[in-house]
Amino acid sequence: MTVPSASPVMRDYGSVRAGFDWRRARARLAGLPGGGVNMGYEAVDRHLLEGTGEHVALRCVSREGTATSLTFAQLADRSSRFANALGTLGVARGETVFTLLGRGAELYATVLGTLRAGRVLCPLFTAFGPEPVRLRMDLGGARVLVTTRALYDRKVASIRARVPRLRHVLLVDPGDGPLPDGTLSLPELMAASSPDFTVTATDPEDLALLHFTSGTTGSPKGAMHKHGAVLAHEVTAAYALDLREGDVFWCTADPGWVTGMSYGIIGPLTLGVTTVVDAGDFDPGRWYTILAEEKVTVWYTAPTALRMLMRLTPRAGSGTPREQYDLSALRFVASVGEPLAPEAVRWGQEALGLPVHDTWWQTETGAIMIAGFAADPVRPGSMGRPVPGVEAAVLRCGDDDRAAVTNGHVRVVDAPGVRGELALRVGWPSMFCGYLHEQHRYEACFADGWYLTGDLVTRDADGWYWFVGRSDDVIKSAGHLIGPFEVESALMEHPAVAEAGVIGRPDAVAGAIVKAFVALRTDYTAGDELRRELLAFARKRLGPAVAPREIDFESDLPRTRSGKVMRRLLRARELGLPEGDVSSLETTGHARGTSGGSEEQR
Ligand code: 6R9
Repeated sequence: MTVPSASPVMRDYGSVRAGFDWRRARARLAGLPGGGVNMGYEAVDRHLLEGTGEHVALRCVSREGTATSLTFAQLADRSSRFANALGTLGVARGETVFTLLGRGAELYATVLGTLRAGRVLCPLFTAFGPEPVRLRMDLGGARVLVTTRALYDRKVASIRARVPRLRHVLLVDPGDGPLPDGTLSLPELMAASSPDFTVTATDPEDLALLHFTSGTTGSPKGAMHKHGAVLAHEVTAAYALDLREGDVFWCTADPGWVTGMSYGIIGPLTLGVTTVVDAGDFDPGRWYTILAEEKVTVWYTAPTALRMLMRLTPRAGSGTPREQYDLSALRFVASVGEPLAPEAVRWGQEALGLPVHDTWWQTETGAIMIAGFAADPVRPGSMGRPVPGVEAAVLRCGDDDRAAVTNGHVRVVDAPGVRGELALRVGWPSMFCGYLHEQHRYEACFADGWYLTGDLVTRDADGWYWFVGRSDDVIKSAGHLIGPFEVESALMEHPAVAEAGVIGRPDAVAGAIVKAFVALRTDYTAGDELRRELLAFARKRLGPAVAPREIDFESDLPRTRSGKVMRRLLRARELGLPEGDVSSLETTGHARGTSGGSEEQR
């Protein structure tokens, strides 16, 4: 095994940044033999050509804790079989394959087979209930779903008839006995397929991935990404996660979200490093054991996970993780998804022997945009600086906490310490190329050559960025984005609910939990029994990841004159904060049952 070199991939931020150019960086990719770029080819095939096919690509840790290795050559074999199976099933180029899968070798064969075949991959979160699964498959025009038997029975069978375009459901664990109606056995299909496959000639502009994310209003948004994004995955995995040959990398993100794709699969495989794939759930002992036994060198995790570890394990004295486990291989720890408190950075230093480096990005950006790099001393509480090739800015905001756009122009704030909207200059390769079927919503994200992120930040005199908050009502709970509108809509399906407003209530571990305020129809009475019923009703539809944890009954919800629930005010009242500008608040009576919409945002 190659031992990773001791110094960071990027030794000097200033000089790398000054000399960086995406066009020249393109030489880092292998590229398809006949021209073009394919994400799956970069992640798998290039290693076979470079003679490292026998290198371990995946270390799959089962729920029981046993680990098995899969080489790049084996990954090529399996994903080729999957790609050929798609051809046999008549799935056309550009059609979409959905996954509803936890972490395991089948997920990698499916994702990489789909990408190598030039089909589009859309991952779903296994903690979604039937309704979010149905909605996303329907919006995304799912042709194929790959899932497990248990997940099919629990979340798909009941909604299948309402996803008319879905033609094939492939079960990774068909088990014994007859298969559920309308499903196929993936192992059988794979066994019957050839392991020889020539990667489809895709262009950097061809669609590769679809990731659903949540907005304030309306349906979830399908952020589309192109094959050419792989260049940003590769570059950022090297510069921001400090990954290099010989590393053993562990990304704890769920594969249903963008981090699990960009850094759980594509980035590290492209660099040829070994990736740990843990099928189990969060458990401190299990996690420290994996870090030690797999000799993980680079660890990418999330603030919620760190907070859970901080609560459960001593940070100093005897019994600290670094005393109990051999963490000597660990070299770099990074986090993403939520603000990383200085406390967590310090905990890392004491308990693991390494500070935690923050990284900032979004589903829409496709890859890490801002990071605290390995060569720089950590500034606890800061997200870091823009990665080479990315130009960031703070834009002056209007009263609505969004960048003020006057005659198509924005104002960049140069002075340090001023709060404004974080914007990124258009032009990095993993920028999303659209919201599926929603061109207007896509266009509203841009002004004056900038992509407007919707996050509020400040920048210090040295160019380091500091997170302030989101400018919209979207909730980040345990690192996952939840759209309040999706939750409100589900609650309003219940006959007792006249109106619902949903907010994120701050929580010490999850960052925020979903809290709903509900106004009842006249013939229903508020009480614990109805509250329990509504909680169960929402949980059954939405699943544990999205459903509200708390419900309060209100006789009246604050509404704007146009009849939208003012979530901002619900949040201010819940937290005992000043109510701010309430000039648009409706003061006389209320227009019940007119719409399920809430305070409008971009
Ligand atoms: C990768 C991912 C994006 C939103 C983003 C911001 C929040 C992400 C953060 C952070 C503070 C960080 N966010 N990283 N907030 N510090 N380092 O999480 O994508 O699920 O689309 O969420 O998450 O609000 O706008 P996504």
